[in-house]
Amino acid sequence: MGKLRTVMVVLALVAGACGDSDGESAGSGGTSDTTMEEHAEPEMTSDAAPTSAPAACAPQGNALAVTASGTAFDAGCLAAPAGQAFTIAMDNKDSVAHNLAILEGHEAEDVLFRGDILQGPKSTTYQVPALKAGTYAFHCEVHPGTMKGTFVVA
Ligand SMILES: [Cu+2]
Repeated sequence: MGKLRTVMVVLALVAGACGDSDGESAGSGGTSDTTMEEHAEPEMTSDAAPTSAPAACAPQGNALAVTASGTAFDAGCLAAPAGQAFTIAMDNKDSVAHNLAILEGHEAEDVLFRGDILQGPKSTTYQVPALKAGTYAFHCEVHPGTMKGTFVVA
């Protein structure tokens, strides 16, 4: 989770920097990068938490849901029970095509599950076959660089 957040912060910074560089001086960019990285570090070095799995990303039944809006998923992590088929209710609120694929990792060539691409706004429910316990990745194959997260099967 900490790593994911850092990635999203970096993406936000990159987006901000692009906008700024159009007309404004980009001189302050370097300074703010450093500041954001320092903010992210206390989370990573937290020694107070005895449990490793974040409670927010543990399986809670086999009916999952995710919303795509603004070319972003509303969840950075999804979780499903191991060894059981499950469903993902996918609500695409954008007038843009999105889907959801589950892979071993974001760079993996093979998908474990590929949801049909949804030209939004539209919603559907994906039927996903049982997966083995593990930590996987999910992303939208149309926007894999920005719409992505961790997929926990436990
Ligand atoms: Cu997408």
